[in-house]
Amino acid sequence: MTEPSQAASPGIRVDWWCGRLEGLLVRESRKTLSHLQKLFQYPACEGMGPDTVVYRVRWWEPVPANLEGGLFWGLTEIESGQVGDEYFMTHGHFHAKRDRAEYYGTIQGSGMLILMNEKRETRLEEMLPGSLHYIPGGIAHRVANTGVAPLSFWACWPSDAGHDYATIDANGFSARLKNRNGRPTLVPEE
Ligand code: PAN
Ligand code: ZN
Repeated sequence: MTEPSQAASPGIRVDWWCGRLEGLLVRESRKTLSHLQKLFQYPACEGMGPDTVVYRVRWWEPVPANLEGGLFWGLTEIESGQVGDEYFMTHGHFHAKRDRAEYYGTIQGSGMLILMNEKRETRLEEMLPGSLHYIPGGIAHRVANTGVAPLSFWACWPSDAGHDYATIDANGFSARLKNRNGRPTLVPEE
C-alpha cells in the first residue's frame, strides 16, 4: 500500500477570534480617504488627513486570478468613522463576471451590507458578529461600518469573479447610507 501523498502546506492561518489572516502568500491592500473621497457626497473631512485608513483587506489567492473553478478568501477590516453624515465604507463593486456569487461572514463590529441589483434596486442586510451573507451573482455589494469599533468580516469569492469598480465610480449606488439622528438610514439618490 502506498502512503497518501502530502500536499505542500501553504501555511495560511486564520485567527478565528479576530479573523486575521497570516502567511507568506497573504496579500494586503489599504484604502485611505484619498482613495475613496469621490464616493462620499460631502467629501470634506475635518480633522482627518487624506492618509487616514478607512479599510484594509488581507486575502489569499491559492490559484491564479481569472482561473475558473477556484476560490479566494479575504478579511476586510473597516475602521469606525464618518465622512459628513456617511459612514466609513468599502468602495463597492459588481463582479466583472456578473453571475459570480460570494459569501460574507461578520466577525466583529456592526454595520450594513448594501446590496444593489442591476435594476439599481438597493437593500440592506444588517451585519453583526456571526451574521452570514450570501451575495448572489449580479448584485453590487458594499459594506458600511455603523458602529463605534472596527468592523471585520471574512469573504469567499470565485477566483474568476473579478471586480468591476468602474460601474460604481460612474453611477454610484442608488441610495446612500447616512447617519440620521444616530440611526443608519438608506437615503435614495435624487
Ligand atoms: C471583498 C471586497 C473587500 C473590499 O473581498 O473586495 O471587502 O471591498 P472593495 O473591493 O469594494 O473595495 C469582495 O467583495 N471580494 O469580491
Ligand atoms: Zn465581491
